[in-house]
Amino acid sequence: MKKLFAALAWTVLTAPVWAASKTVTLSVPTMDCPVCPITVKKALTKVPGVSQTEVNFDQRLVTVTFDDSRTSIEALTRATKDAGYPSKMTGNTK
Ligand SMILES: [Cu+2]
Repeated sequence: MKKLFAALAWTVLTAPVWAASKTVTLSVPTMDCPVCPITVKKALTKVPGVSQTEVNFDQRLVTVTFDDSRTSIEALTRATKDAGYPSKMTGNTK
C-alpha cells in the first residue's frame, strides 16, 4: 500500500506543471482481467488533451493527467464507458 501512495505521489510531483494540467483518479471497478487496463488506457490516451495515463489494476484505479482547456473529466469518464468500462472520479483532483 505504501508503495502505491509513493508511486502516486511521485506521479503527481513529477507531472509537468503548466497552468491547465490536471490530474484525476478514476475508479474503474469493472476491470477484471489483465487485458482490461490496456483497453482502458488506450481509450483514455485517445482523448485529445490527455498527456498521461497510469493504471493500477490491483486497486482498479486509473490516474489521468490532462489539459483541462482541451478535455474534461466528463469526457474521460465517457471515453472509458464507451470502451465498456464505466468509471467514476474518486476525488483526487489536482
Ligand atoms: Cu479484461
